Amino acid sequence: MLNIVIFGPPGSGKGTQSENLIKTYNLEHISTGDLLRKEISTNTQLGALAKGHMDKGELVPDDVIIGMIDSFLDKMKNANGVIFDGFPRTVAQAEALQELLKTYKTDVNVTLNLNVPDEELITRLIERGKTSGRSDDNLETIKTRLQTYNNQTKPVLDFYKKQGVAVDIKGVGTIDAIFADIKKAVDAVK
Ligand code: B4P
Repeated sequence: MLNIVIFGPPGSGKGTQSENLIKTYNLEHISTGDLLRKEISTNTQLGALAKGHMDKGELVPDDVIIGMIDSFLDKMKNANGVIFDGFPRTVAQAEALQELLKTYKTDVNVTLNLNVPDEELITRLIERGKTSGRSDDNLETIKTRLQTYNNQTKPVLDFYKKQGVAVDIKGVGTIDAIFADIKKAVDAVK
């Protein structure tokens, strides 16, 4: 299996570049953000819990997210590989993913770390907020999301650096130019 973690701060282009990865490689895709928003839009109990955290710019509790990944992987036994988009966001999630993948005798092959300066992230997310209808794309929540990223998510990068699978990608420029760098990194581990 070819397993790719697409990593970076909010608004760095994880969702955007995942679309390119899906088109280019025959891989399954899981976006924890999209799954949570689906739970919210269908008014489930999990959605109500998630909304409380997401609207404040906080992470949804690890046990909820890990449960979602566990049931997703259970359906992926015959997949060529998986793109993990927006997951893992804590070291506990990264450790849980490693354990889950072990049961399928596989691991993360590459972690693509999208680097984008904070000012650009804020501009992108405010812009997206004008049309996305997302309740977390407003300045106050965006600032908290960036703090949450620095405090809880950035350490995940060290986890993957220690394993030698993290690759830095310049996340500023045209979507195509960024994807060209991503493709090089993925082709190198394929
Ligand atoms: P996510 O849905 O994962 O979203 P994101 O980090 O905001 O966005 P992403 O990086 O995918 O940006 P995009 O490509 O859309 O998370 C939302 C919330 O869900 C989290 O805050 C958290 O509460 C919760 N959550 C999700 N996963 C979780 C987990 N594992 N654990 C706990 N909680 C979790 O790009 C943004 C914008 O930039 C778009 O408008 C795009 O068009 C634009 N853009 C992209 N690339 C560009 C480029 N090169 N140049 C200019 N603009 C660009």
